[in-house]
Amino acid sequence: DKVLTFPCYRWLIGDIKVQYTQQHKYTASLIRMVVLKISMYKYFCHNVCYRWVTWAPGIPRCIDATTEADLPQDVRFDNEKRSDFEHSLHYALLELSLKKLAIRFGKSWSDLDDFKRIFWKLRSPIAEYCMEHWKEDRFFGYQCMNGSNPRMIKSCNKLPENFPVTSDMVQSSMAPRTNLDKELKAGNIYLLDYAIMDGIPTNTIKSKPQYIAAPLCLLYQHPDEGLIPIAIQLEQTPDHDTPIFLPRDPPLAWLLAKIWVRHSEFQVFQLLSHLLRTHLVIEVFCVATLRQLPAVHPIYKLLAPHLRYTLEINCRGRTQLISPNGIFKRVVSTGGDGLLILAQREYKVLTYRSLQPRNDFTDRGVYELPKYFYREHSLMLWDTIHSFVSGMVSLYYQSDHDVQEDLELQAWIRDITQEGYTELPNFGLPSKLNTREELSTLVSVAIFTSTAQHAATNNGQFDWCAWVPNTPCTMRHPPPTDKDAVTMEMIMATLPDVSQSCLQMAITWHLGRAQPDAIPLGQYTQEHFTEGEALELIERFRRELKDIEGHILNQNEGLELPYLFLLPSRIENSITI
Ligand code: OYP
Repeated sequence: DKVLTFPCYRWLIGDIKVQYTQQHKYTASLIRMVVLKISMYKYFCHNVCYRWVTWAPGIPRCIDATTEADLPQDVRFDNEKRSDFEHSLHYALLELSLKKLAIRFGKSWSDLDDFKRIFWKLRSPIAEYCMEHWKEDRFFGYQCMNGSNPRMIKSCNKLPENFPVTSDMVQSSMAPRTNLDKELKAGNIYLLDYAIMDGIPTNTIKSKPQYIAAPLCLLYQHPDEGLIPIAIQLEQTPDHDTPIFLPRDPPLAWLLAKIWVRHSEFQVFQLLSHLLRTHLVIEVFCVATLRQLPAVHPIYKLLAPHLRYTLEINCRGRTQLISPNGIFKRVVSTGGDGLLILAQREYKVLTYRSLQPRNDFTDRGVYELPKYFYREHSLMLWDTIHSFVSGMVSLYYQSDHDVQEDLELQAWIRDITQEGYTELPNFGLPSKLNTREELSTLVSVAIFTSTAQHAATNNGQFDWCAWVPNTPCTMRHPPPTDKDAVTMEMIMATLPDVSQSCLQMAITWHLGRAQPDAIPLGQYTQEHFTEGEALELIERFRRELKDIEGHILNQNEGLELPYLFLLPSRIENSITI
């Protein structure tokens, strides 16, 4: 009788029945089971333990905890993880401070080769490749598709009005017998537009102002060379002080223009693609799930493995990374007020649709881009995850009606949309779940974002950022206004200084390296599900991931640059770093 008073009794009884018939022969164990389940239910479902808080307005709400020490033990790092997290960064910083000292007392910071003196060799083949090839236009184009921010590039059928590139300007970049107009019509022109950076307040570091630009960059899918940049304007409003930089300009001017684009890339990639669109988006699912779903609920069981450690890493991020004296304030151009304003701008236009990879690629018009491995692998993973989730959902919900009638589930979605993603009228996720398909898609979004999408943005950060000129965290001089006046001195005075560069290398290494107690996608250390049919679905899911693994490895054979960020065995089951 007691059991029946819980709204989740359906799941509870089902669960116990299976475990009883399968594993337990004696009534005593059945009773122990019930007591255990009820206490778990009470504990986990208590929305007293897990409360919402507004850390800052205009971004997703998060867990009410000032530091990670306030979190319930169940969601804290294990010892191994904690000590590794705390020691690895200290170790990295110590090693780099020695290099820094050597440079302070030695030669000045005057040539791009000086970055080699702090560069960590042998830690990543991609970072070394980057050091050798970062000036090449083809490599710049490659990174738009398979680099740290693979979701910025859009197709361009018509030039934006504020970017007056003429056919003459770019003719020398074109293949024979074609021109800009024809290529725009043919769908071979693409755009990176960092309008969101326009007017973001800049940081001041050790009383020196830092600088930000809001570039536009036009790219061309060249039949022989692949995707290459063909024109760059560093601000949103054309002006005689805002020239359009071209590949045929003096080489240092073109190089500095590309560096400015890459600097915007650092900000957008870390704060928007990585922090906001994975860490903070998923934290809403963590809080709502812990508050609203009992541990015996099938959706709890499905999601729990994908929420491990996320609350703690986000708490640490809020206290050490983006806090008023955090790492951003110390070395990044958007540190201080800028980062929040940037995140708020993106949050305002964030849509549920854009979190679903197939829709995202459609909306950006990027299905025709060849060698866009991020797109190919994302779609394979999405389909596998979605079919797994749909299978599970159909197992526990016989009809759409069952979904509508599940009060816990409805409380959960309401918590997500009304308490988590507040102030988002155009997000596009309704507060009520009506069908099994809606439920499957939502759970798939949560799983895809916390696994594949996080891996795609997080795991390459050392690879792409260790060679600091390729993705600088700050700029110490304003954008160039005169193409003929760009010198190496100016480039070195603009790029991050020695200590900023060291910190960029240390932190991106710390966050990008494989984690000690990582659990890969599809592996479950806790046996949440016990029913035979559910176990079969899990087995099928694993087999499909294995096929994807094989496919990706095959595809990578012989590639000059491997793309392995979405290799299932390297994707973690949750956001833990
Ligand atoms: C938490 O001991 C996190 O100081 C990273 O945050 C680093 C610390 C704490 C500092 C540890 C310490 C993880 C969650 C997150 C996120 C996404 C954004 C990552 C941005 C990385 C920026 C690198 C900056 C380089 C200069």
